[in-house]
Amino acid sequence: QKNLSLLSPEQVELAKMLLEKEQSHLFQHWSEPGVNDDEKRAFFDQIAKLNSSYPGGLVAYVNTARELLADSKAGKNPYDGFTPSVPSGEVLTYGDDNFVQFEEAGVKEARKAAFVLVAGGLGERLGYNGIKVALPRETTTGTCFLQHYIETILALQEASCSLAEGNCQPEIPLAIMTSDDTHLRTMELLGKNSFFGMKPTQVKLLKQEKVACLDDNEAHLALDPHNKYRIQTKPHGHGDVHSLLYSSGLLKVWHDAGLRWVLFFQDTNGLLFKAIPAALGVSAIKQYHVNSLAVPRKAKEAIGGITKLTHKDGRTMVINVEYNQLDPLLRASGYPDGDVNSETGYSPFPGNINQLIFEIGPYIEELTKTGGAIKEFVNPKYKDATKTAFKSSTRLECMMQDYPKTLPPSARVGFTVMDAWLAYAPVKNNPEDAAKVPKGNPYHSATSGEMAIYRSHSLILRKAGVKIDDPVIQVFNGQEVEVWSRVVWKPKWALTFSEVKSKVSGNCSISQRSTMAIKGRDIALEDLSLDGALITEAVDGAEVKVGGSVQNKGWTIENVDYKETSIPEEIRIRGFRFNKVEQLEKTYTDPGKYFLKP
Ligand code: GDU
Repeated sequence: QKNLSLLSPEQVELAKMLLEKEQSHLFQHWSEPGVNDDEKRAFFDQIAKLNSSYPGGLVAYVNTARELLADSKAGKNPYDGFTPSVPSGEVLTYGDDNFVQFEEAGVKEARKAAFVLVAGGLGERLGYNGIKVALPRETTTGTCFLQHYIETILALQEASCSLAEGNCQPEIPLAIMTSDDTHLRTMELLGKNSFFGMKPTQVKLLKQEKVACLDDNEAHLALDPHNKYRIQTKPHGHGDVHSLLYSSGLLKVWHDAGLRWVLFFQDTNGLLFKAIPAALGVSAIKQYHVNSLAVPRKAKEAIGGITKLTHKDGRTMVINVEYNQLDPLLRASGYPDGDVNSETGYSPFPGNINQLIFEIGPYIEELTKTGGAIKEFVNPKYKDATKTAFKSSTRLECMMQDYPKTLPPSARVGFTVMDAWLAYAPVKNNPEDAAKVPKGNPYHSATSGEMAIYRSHSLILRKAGVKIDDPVIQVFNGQEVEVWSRVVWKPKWALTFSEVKSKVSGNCSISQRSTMAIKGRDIALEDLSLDGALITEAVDGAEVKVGGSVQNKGWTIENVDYKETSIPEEIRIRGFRFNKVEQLEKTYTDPGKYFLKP
């Protein structure tokens, strides 16, 4: 009461709201007016921000928290009344006619797409000190994830526009969701690198705010242990992306500009864009309102399972069930062994890789109803079985893939399964944890993430007719991985299988110890026999034929230990580095026709 005179009328309203929501403990320790006044004003600035950045404000936050905490205390299962079964979706085989058709359709549609990268997570499990999108996707060229994503979107934009009749939307927008943990460093990375070739206006950063922590089952907001005039906050999860796209008005701008698709993707999947054209083609041809990309999933692998849930009352939905909930759900509903591999060696439930494609019309319609709020959950760590006190404060969380939970049954929700070698190679686990992953399950580490790029490129070239040696098995940072020829190419060289095939002819072969980097659009491989390292770079307009027998000492692979702190972190977390002994390296800086022959 005594401090009321410090506050503006809006702040008084906020104070009343807090008192009505039984949050008087927040003020109990407040000093006399005249002492800590700046802190008190800052407290209300923070309250105003927490209130405005949550759909429905703090009142809605506290109400939802009370409900969810009561359910959690009562041990209520969020899937009560639902029976899981294996859903049916589009299962694609790389390179067959069906796949090629979807890819063509997808490239055509791409000019009507907007991309959304969720990159607000710090990546605690990886333990890397920088932001994850700045990590090299592979160290043959050193291209970081963000650069690769942007270059691919630019290549798609060009490929798509070249197929368009008449007027073409010339710039595919990219929105990046950041958080206080990643925002400045993401801006810096873009700024230092001229947005990797995108127009600065083409990229929009949307910063997510953290949410208030909760001290107990009554949803009393938690004070920061280090500052009694601040509410403690924690990340709310990637589900924030929907309310941010809505409240920022960006979605409306895209919709008004005639765009048709929004594609969501995560910070470190270096293979993802290999799957995008075909998956977008599936969305367009099957007219899916929601299309989730999935890969065959090993039982207990730390990715959610796409599941069909049928309620007692007849409702059904196809939704991601997060990995920690899938096993108990299955056990409780007639699968006594829980989440186990079937005779195929994989779980019958496809693994959600959280690459989502939404049709923008139905999406904006739904968000207009919900304001972008999606189903949340709470995961308190209780002190004991009475479930009355928490070990540490908790908060509500949400996931972007839970969006379909509020959709009516008429919504067209589907999914597309592709091989993991093509579509999924995230970098999430630190070397120590990766080395403990059960044998046969993917490591999801910096080591496996990079090796997966080489495997994927090698397998694609094999399908296109290039003779590629089998891989050898090597151990880096305690992880056994297949080492294929180190083949990488720029997205503008080829986005689809048809494009790869059109750039390879005659008898080509690449030995296992080889490295090949293709950095240019019009580089064609013709009767090339490579045993060593070959780096070809060409500006647009330089048409280069690469052929003949290229043989040199090449680049060898050296083991490095992740504990070796004298080596840069982004290298040592891989467990290897390249020793560039000898290579054939050619750069074509002028347009023209060239033949690269040793
Ligand atoms: N992220 C945010 N804000 C947050 C939390 C995370 O933007 O508050 C971003 C991360 O930067 C990352 C993405 O969201 O790009 C996903 O975060 P994690 O990699 O930590 O996600 P998980 O491994 O916990 O799981 C998610 C899905 C799983 C599965 C998996 C696949 O929840 O179902 O699909 O990704 O990689």
